[in-house]
Amino acid sequence: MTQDILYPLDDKRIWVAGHTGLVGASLVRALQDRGIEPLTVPRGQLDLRRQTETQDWINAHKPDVIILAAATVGGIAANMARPAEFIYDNLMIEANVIHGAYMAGVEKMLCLGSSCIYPKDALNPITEDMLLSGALEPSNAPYALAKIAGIELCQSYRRQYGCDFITAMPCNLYGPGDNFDVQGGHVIPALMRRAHAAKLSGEKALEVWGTGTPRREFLYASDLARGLLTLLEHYSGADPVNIGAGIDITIADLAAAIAAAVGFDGDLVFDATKPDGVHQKLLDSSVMRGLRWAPQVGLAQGLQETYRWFLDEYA
Ligand code: GFB
Repeated sequence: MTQDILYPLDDKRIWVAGHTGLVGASLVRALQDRGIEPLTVPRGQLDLRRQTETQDWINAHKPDVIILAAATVGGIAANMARPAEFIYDNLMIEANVIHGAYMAGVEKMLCLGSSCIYPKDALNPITEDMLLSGALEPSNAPYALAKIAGIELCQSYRRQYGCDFITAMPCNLYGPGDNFDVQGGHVIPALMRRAHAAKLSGEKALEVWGTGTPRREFLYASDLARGLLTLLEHYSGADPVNIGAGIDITIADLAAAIAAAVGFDGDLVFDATKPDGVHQKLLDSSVMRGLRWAPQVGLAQGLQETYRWFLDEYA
């Protein structure tokens, strides 16, 4: 690893797979800010779960670089309700895009994983070498296993064929463009939407799932996108690389921060019949920090900007 640019992105044909999602849309904006217009394709025109379609598209468009941000994702309830989709879709997408990239001679590829790949009892902050050192959190094991398979695919294609395929493991993410579905979404957009509805209807209490004691690390999507471009240009290696904000917060404190951002001043009521998930997920992001990347958007500011986007585009 080095501070020097190993692989400059300027003048490269870069395909952002999954460009409408939270991560993909942030990547498109980050690339455009650098004057790079990435390749994209709507989901209706290319189903990444279909191998022939995917291979044909890659062959026809000849990207130099692929950033695989396409995935079936969701919050804890979606993971528990739709385990088959979470494992099948993600395994197929990864296998098709990674193999397709190899067949087409793609120069560099970055695959996105998640901090839920690490064992549920991993020591925090979690270093990359804790992968596969213990049992997974059951609420999202199918998704986590698919993402672990993605890491293993990239490592195997690197080892056997010399492909420069790398993987990044972000912490919990949020930001404008997130999925605000109250059942299927992650905690920030789901709670923000419910806090907004509670404020409008003058409700006295906001229900928060679980005990409020789990700790999570939240990174704003634009900070992640900058980090991913840094990684593409500065890193080449088999090991996955963690990328997180560096601090975690309890769900109770997060709920209070969301209520403040939304302007909901009622009580928070914790529903312990809902699942907590893993107790703590805080990543050790020393490798990213060594590349001189650091997040720029703190949680209070990020929540305000996310709420502004929700009001303008969604509510
Ligand atoms: O965001 P979330 O679904 O992700 O939940 P995970 C985080 C915590 O917030 C859990 C609590 O302890 C939830 O019980 N929570 C409180 C809520 N209120 C709500 C709410 O209204 N909606 C939601 N969704 N949670 C997912 C994984 O786990 O995180 C995925 O299932 C992935 O595989 C993703 O890794 C980043 O951190 O628990």
